[in-house]
Amino acid sequence: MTVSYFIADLHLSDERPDMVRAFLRFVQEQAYQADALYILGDLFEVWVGDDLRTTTSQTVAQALKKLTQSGVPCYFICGNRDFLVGKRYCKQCGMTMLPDETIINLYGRQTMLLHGDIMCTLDESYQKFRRMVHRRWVQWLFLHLPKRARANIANRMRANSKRYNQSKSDNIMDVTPEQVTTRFKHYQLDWMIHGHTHRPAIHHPFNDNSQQRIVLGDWYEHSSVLTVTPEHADLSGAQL
Ligand code: LP5
Ligand code: MN
Repeated sequence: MTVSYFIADLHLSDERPDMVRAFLRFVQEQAYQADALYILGDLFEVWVGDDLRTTTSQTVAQALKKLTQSGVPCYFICGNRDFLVGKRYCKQCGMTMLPDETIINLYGRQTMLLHGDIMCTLDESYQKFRRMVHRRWVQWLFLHLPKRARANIANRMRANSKRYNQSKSDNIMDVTPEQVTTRFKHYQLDWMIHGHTHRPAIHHPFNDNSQQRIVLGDWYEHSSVLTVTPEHADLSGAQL
């Protein structure tokens, strides 16, 4: 079957076994028929190092390993929660890590794939935070802390994030339109696919049907999957 699937913002964790099950069902019932599966960030609620294994991380790795071994390639772009997913875990899953902003030829369409957080430039405090935690030496230091300390720091960051987010407007939390149009022009994109904002929609940034920005939904309430074939893009739930 000529189809590719795109998912993001699943936020899987041991606290949400229902969503882990939904992901496993999606893999078993749909992904095996695909040309490729693309995971565009925030597969996990939080990730503090490949050495910190959880029931969820191991279950997901097993499912993806089986899928990739069957011949379906799986690609991963990190999100703002799981940017510390490393080579070791990708290998365990058999998935390929892609750069933060990746351009692919999707059945003839020049398509940029990204998590999306990098385009939320009005959120200045977040961008400052992002630059800091993406520094190699900061990550190196963090990953050399004991597991318990890493988990505690991540919990504190999550709590702070929730607090900060309450006072941010919708406008600040969304992508900046110029960030989108600049990329479309610079890379001569037909499509852009991203997640992060949890506002699933298909936008036409130039009022032209051939150019589309497709925003994936999250998996908090139900699963959100983008199905792309040479003819169509369908943004709906997984067929569960
Ligand atoms: O995640 P979500 O949806 O709640 O909000 C995001 C932004 N928040 C984050 C933080 C994450 O939730 C927590 C990540 C845990 C990662 C675990 C690994 C830790 C490793 C650290 C070291 C390598 O991404 C939120 C955005 C929102 O999306 C919408 O886009 O607004 O941004 C924030 O809440 C950030 C605050 O606005 C700013 C915090 C000030 C920090 C100042 C710099 C300090 C740097 C410290 C470095 C150790
Ligand atoms: Mn995100």
